Amino acid sequence: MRVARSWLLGTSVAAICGIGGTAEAQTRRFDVPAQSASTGVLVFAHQAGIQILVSTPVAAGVRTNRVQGSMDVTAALRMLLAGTDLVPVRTGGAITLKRQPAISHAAYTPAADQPVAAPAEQPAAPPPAAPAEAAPDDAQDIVVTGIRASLQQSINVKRAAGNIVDVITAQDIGKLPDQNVAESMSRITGVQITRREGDGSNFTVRGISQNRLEINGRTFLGPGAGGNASLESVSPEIIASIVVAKSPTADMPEGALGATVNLKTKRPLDLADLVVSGRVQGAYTDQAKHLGYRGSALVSKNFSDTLGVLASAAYSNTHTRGYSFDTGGWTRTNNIDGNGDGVNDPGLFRPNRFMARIFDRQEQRLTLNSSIQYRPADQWEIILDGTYTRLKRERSSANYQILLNDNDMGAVADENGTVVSGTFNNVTVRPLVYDEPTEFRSTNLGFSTKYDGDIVKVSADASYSKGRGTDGGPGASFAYVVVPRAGRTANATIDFTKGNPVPDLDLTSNFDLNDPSQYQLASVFDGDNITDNSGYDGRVDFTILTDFGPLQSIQVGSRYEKIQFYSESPQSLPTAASLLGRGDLNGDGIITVDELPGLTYGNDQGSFYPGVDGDFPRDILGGTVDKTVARDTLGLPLPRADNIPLGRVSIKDVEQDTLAFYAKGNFTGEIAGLALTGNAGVRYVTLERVSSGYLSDTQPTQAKARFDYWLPSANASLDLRRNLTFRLAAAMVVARPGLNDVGVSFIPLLVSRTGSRGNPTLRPFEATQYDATLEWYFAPSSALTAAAFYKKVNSFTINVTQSETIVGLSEQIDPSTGQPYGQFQITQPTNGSSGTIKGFELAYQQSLRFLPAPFDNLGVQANYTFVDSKTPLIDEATQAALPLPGLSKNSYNLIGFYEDKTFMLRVAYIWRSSSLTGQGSAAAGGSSYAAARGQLDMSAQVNLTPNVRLTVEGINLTRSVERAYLQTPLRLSSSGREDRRVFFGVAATF
Ligand SMILES: [Ca+2]
Ligand SMILES: [Ca+2]
Repeated sequence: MRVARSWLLGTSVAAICGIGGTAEAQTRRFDVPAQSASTGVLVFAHQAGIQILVSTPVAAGVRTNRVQGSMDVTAALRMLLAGTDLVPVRTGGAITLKRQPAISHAAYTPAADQPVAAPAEQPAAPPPAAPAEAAPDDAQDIVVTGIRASLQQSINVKRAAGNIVDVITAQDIGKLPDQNVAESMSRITGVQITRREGDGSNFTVRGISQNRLEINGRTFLGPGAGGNASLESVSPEIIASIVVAKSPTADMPEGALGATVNLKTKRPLDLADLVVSGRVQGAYTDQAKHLGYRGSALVSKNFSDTLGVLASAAYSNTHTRGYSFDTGGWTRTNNIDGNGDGVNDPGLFRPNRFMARIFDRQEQRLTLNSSIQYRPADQWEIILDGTYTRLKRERSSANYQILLNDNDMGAVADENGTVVSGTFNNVTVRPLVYDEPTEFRSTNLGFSTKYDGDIVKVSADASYSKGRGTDGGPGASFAYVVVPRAGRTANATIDFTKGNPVPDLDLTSNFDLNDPSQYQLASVFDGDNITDNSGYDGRVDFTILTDFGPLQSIQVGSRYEKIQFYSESPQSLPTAASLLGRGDLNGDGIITVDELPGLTYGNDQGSFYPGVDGDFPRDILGGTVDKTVARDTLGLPLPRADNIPLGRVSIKDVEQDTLAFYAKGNFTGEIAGLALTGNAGVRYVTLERVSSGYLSDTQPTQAKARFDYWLPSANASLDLRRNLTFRLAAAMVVARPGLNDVGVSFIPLLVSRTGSRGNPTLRPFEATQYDATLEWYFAPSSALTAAAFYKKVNSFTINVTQSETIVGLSEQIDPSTGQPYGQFQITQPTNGSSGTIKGFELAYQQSLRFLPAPFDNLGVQANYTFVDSKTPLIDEATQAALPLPGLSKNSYNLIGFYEDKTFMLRVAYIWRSSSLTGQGSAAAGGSSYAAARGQLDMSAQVNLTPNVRLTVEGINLTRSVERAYLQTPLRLSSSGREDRRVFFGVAATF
């Protein structure tokens, strides 16, 4: 019964806790140094891929043997325990180590136990007997399945690692309600994610965005800006574990200031001989009021123990709706009277606009993954991996804008100079509709091979990646920019004082604002963001085993990587006047809305921001537009760098070559009778970068940069007590700036008169970091850990914003105002001076097995991170020091679960405090912040049969609002709310 249950837990967990004889008969490669039993057993269990339980008193004072080479798990276990008085005993679905003779311990009832291997004195013992079919209930205390097995597995990996890591494993990933791999990552201590349109899309570790993302230890290159992977398109179902390494070792590829995050995909020989699993779910989104679906399937087959083939696919088709409000920034002005004394007051801030947006999206995501694993000989392994992801998002949005001005009557300014209410006369009303699709595709191929000789181990790895995208949104693609026809005027009374996600707005006008025939074309906005990235890397690593005092082994290796990143962000803005020939059908000198091809107005989008308090227009004019029809009919050029004026200056074409060598020693020893393990090494990195682009449409340019670094690192781990480990780590690290920042490019945003410029001379971040952790594993599946970190950053990248006149652009007339564009606020990354990042993390997880039934099925996971930073960033408006952008000082995760034989419930809450998102100029309202936000997610599962279960998952259950502001919370810059998403269906594993 219990054995069957361990199989039903799923594909990924079969190897973790499915001790059905198969796992023990498998040949594995072992490299377990002699050490204290409390860590030796964990290292061994990790390498064996099985679950072994050993209680604290049993492990006390015992040292386990060195296990070296390829052999079956049973033989290896025998070697590990030879000469000790520890005996492996099978209890239900797990192996427990006991003293010989068995220690009497309430939780370790020996009655039902069967020895799985003879004591070390009898090496000729027969292989393990078949597992007990039914163990008595009192043995259940030590049979770890489901979430608990997963927590224990994560603990095992963390304890066995030579550096400071945090881990989440497949069973956990599968039981969390996550839509994509970024959301799974967010459950790990210190990892925070940013969301885009309701999906986790990017991440920081300990508040730091300069991290390295790997898939199976290789650079995870994708279609995003700078070559980033599109995490929102990667299904968690292909992942076996996520390992977040917070302190580096010399053999790890450089490039992380925060952490290296490795997504390990599932591999067949880690699973049972034949696994077939699948899932079908309905996907309900409550703002879109749409029922979509998602499904996944995995087949893994092993042919003997030498060849395994795995293939999986995940597909989803959903509709989502998002609401957002946006002021488009704030403007400092001297032309408004903010206290009613009839005299204008200098330095007040007024909102640029009131913009209401309703996004409707139809999304299809596909993730394909395959792996072939071949062991032609005991010591030799070959693996081929392939992953393909595609995200297609058809997005149309109603974008209702009221452009504000300095013509503000009855304005009230608060003590910060923020105009919090007033009546703006002669505002421009623009009911726009956008057609803005996004598509990301990426392919990652990998080959690796290992030969584990008795003295020398060799591994080689090569990979190729390609990612392409067209990202037209939000707001980056096609719209007809319409304005009221002559003689139509409107006034807007706006009030931010209630602190709602949308300010109160009262519009008065001499025309029907929701009548499309009252508007005419001012210009067309047609833009896109196109990426075409590719790269390959290769590495070779040698491990030489030694018996030279405490030095256990020496590792040396080399790695080469080439990345090519290309992006262009063309924007075409033809004016109405230039389109009269094709667009003015009746020859009256203007292009009215009914003359615009591909455009349909209507109120199909429904009410704006239902359920949010506030007195603002709910019934906004929306519609749809088809940009293909528009371009064809009006003869508009496709927005590509080569097709349109100023197109080429947006090109970022960066080629980056990195070559690295390293040497590292691994040691074990004792200090004052305490077991000490560790490693120390150095990595040499040389990086060459060529940034190509254009200064004007006809003037190509190129800039080269080269950097060399020596990066020493050391990790040490000391077992203070049997279940108490202290670790110290120190390293010099570099984090390359995002390739998106180092292109020769200039990208203007005409609407906001802002823009960005790349910097091809930007240097990597360099930092020296120190880490310490104290890890207490006080019970099975339970841990209490504390970590402290300090990073001295020698060269921050800072964004500098300055006012510029852009020749060829500033003098052009903005069709929405009739005035020249004038000055632009241009932001450029530059090398800054030094600073520090420091903080601590606390993590606690426990299975509440000591409680009376049924509460003993409860468990809790909680973690908290505090981060503080000192940077050279100065707020231009207040002259105060600013923290690192993206860093939330406080963040936490709280997960509670209940799991018994038939039912599982998991509730997860994530919260982070406010964070600086960008350094802004005082003239534009000051620096930008994201407000604190929490999100509640849950998942539940009912096991109908050992193979089939019902599943329900809910995301964003409280439908929490995301808010951003400038300088002070009342200077609201945006707010947004996404769907509550519910998935329900059936899953089966055979
Ligand atoms: Ca005044
Ligand atoms: Ca006309």
